[in-house]
Amino acid sequence: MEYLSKTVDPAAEQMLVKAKQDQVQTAWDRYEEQQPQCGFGSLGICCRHCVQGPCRIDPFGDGPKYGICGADADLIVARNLLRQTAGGAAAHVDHAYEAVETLELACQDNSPYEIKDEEKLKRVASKLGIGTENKSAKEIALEVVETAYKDFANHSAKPFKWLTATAPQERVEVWEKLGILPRNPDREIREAMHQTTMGMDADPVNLIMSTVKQGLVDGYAGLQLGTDIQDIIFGTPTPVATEANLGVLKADHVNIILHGHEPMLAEKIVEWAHKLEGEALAQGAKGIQLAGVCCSGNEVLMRQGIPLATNFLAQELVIVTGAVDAMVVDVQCIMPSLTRVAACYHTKIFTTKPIVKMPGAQHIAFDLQEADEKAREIVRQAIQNFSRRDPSRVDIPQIKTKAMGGFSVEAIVGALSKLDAANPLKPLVDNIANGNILGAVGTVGCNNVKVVHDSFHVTMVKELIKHNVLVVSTGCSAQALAKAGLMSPEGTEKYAGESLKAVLTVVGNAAGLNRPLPPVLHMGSCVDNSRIGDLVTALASYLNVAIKDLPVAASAPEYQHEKALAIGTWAVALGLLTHLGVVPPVLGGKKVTEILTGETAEKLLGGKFYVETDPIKAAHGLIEHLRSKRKALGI
Ligand code: BF8
Ligand code: SF4
Repeated sequence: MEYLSKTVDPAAEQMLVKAKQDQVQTAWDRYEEQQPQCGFGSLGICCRHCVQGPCRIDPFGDGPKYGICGADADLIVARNLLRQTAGGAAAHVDHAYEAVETLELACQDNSPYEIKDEEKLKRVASKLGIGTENKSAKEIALEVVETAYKDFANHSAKPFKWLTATAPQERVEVWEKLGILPRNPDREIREAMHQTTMGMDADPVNLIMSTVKQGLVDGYAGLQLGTDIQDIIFGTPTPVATEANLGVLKADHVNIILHGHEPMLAEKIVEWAHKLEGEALAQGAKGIQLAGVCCSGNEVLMRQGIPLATNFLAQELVIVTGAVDAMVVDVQCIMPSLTRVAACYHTKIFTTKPIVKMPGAQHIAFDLQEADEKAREIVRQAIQNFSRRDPSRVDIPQIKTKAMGGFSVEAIVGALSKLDAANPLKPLVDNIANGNILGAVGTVGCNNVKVVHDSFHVTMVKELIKHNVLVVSTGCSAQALAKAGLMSPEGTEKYAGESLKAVLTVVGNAAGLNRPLPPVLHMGSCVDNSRIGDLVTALASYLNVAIKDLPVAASAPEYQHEKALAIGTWAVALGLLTHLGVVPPVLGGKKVTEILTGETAEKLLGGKFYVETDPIKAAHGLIEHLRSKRKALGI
């Protein structure tokens, strides 16, 4: 029972007991060791930007008001926030860049990658103004690649093309007036680093504007560019049935965990796991079971129906099952503790990227050109490792739920078009207008050890859907909700309010499911947040209103990563009220806090941050917001 305060996921709870027995240290143990956490850091008023520091400001006003250089609390908070947001944007832009390199490779002969979705390619090309007639897919793709590289190398004062080709004109004009249109993603990230060094910008408002600019870099050069390109290479997701939680692992199979973020590696492992099934049988296994953790898991769930093992905070606990023969990681959200946990069992950790190495892991450099050879080698080693497994140390919780994934905008529109082929968005809009659907909330982001694992996601979303709010979800939030049974037709029957249930049933039946759609639609990884952006952009354009006027909102209930700060900032820039369930490290700067959560942000951008650490109160805060937007629209 002691563990109930750590997680609401029964499988994770079971593995926490085993971790203790096996003397495995987890993030929760280390969190306790870190108490009390530094108050200055928590409030954002600690600065280490030069070596005269660290400097800190006394939040009670009795001690120092200024750092040694003269920086005050708001300045230190604003500088820290800009650096963190730039860190998040850098992660997504780096990911998107690799996707572009992969598409370029897919255009070559005998490439390990191909163009799976020519329709998406044409749609992306046409939004970028690239003609498609009488051109082969590879010719079009090369022009798309060239446009992307030009964006990364843009040396004009104009914004990069992916942004202007995707964002609503109304938004572009707002951002232009504020002077925050990003020119070139790499240059803006570099500039943010420069701007926050010692003796540079001393104006917190100017720093906040640069932070919003980083949100736009993240949204369009990271999320949108990455997702557009990945869909072209690997296919646009369509609805798919799968399962979620540690019970998807199999005691008699070779278990391989895909962890990280980029589908370039994960898709190849999926391919080679199929091809090498015979070798697994020869080793005495009944087959190969793949399962995902974090956003690599979301990517292959969305496109291949690969089941989900768990989400961010429980990543160590996957290994504690004793049944994992290999965990393959690429980039981001990979706990440095994994190799220490793996050392307690037979599990092999494979790192694959030049910027992600871990002492104790086996490094197999994943080179795009040699993607097949490298993926084959990893799967082979995993198969060989199966015989080293100690069955007496294996305990797989028999806990899993049914889940559906694959709800790209194209898939949602496809389902709705069964009701109205000419105007697919009309049935959705009509049901929002008549109040059957109160509005929509996108829940995104991570787990955070400061919050009982998954509890905020699950409690808040149950309250939202009970009040007929349609929920779409990505990232570790989607994984929490899948594990809680909220991504299945049964979830609709059990948890959705009556009018939402009726709509989901009609759409599910029309789409040929003969069941309701799930009450929470899985829209993918964190990079796939661009899909939520596409959806609200399409709704706004259909209704001919600005995004800020729609009865929609965003929420990151348990976020931890700098990427989540960047995504949240982009959502605010789009005009969305963006809820945070964990207090961001800004409270030490009164002015900064007021700007981000108050009227100033709303007046300038249409959106703002809303911090609420109680899930039920947060749900009702969001519901109130949807109601106020409905009222303003006269519906
Ligand atoms: O990009 S939600 S913990 S896994 S950062 Fe990481 Fe957060 Fe999970 Fe995916 Ni997103
Ligand atoms: Fe201190 Fe200023 Fe240096 Fe920051 S930049 S550590 S506030 S002297």
